Amino acid sequence: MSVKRTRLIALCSGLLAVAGAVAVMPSASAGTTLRAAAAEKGRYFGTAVATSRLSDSAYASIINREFSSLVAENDMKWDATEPQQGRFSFTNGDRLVSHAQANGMTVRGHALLWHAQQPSWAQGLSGSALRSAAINHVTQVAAHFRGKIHSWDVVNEAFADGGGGGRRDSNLQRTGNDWIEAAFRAARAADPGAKLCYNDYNTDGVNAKSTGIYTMVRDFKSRGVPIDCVGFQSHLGTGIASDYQRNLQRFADLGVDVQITELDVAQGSNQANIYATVTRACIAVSRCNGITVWGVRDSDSWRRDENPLLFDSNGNKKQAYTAVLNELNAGGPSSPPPSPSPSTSTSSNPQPGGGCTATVSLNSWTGGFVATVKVTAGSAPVNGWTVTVSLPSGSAVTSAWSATNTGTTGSVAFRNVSYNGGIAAAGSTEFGFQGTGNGPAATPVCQAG
Ligand code: 9MR
Repeated sequence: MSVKRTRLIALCSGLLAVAGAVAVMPSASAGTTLRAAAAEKGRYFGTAVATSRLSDSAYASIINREFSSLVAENDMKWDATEPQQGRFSFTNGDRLVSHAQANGMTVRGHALLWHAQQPSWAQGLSGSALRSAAINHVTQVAAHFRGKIHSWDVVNEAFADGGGGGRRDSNLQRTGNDWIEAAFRAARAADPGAKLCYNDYNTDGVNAKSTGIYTMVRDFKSRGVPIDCVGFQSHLGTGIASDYQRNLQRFADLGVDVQITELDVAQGSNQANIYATVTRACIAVSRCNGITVWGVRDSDSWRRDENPLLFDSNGNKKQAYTAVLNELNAGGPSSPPPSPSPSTSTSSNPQPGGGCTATVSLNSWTGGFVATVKVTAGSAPVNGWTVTVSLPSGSAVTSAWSATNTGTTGSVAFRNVSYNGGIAAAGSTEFGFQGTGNGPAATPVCQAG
């Protein structure tokens, strides 16, 4: 046997030894990064990011190579985005969004309302003052990032630990049990295109807490409260509930998407297996959109003593990384059936008027609706437009964005605002409005000029 051939065999058996540490050999067409392998399964693979660390090139190069979704670990929380009441700060959040867009990634928004990381001015409020400040926060932040967020954690960690399955006490909870649904409605009005999620931890199997959340989601769906997804944080120790996948599936069966939102797993002999189990569960549940790990390298983690991530502190791939990659690649490419977008009904076939047309997409619940209207220019550019919508009797417009309305009931005219009056030939723009009662049944009329 030649020296060359001996070397080749040694190299191959070395590779097999590495591969043998995990269950499945990648197939020939396998994705070689987390984002490529997840994409072949119709999923995203994301990470939490500290925006300030993006200037660390080792950090940024792992992110850009491996991940297709980013979430701000802290930079979009209430204390970061509204440090003083009514004064908003979006610099870091905007930077994260730009980085994602420049690298073909989507963004998870985290988190509009949470009992923790509130600015001190909010901690000092209660009752109706807190409720309206909280809803204003949801509206302003979701509106700022409108169109740029794949999924928002609208409410984070509102359920108590322990056996009761009830809500956690907090200043927000003390404003009334309906604070969660009020937040979801406000988020839908401000960004009708984002999936709206409820997000929590210790929900990694069928237990009292996850069942409390399940009951809330079922109630929201039955009453038309706009909820689209549930986030399972999955901060895991050295074991995992045997019914992890079954729990995801029971939520999916309610008609919401599910997402693994903050995955990290304590280092130990089981770490790679637990990562593999979570990945397998997400791939097995067709409404599981994707997985986000809560940081890049062990040294970036909020649990850094436990080395819970996929890359070691030097940025090397760990065994857990290979386990995840192999699970993503197992079984070859496939994609889940597309889940319905948040908007549930569309009326089209617009009536032309002047040089533009308009179509309306409606998201309705009992007693209210959000309408998103797309205004499209004809074969010539449009300089200014008015869209007239007929509301059924008993319905009324309560707010509008990217347009100003004349009237609130019956025939309501929406005029462009300064930045969206000009539309190129065959181009389009969008505006929206929220109302009580039922949305418009008839198609809107668009008048250019
Ligand atoms: O990882 C975040 C850490 O940097 C912050 O100091 C901490 C503050 O509460 O929040 C951590 O992220 C949390 C997330 O926002 C919600 N779920 C639990 C996460 C870990 O605590």
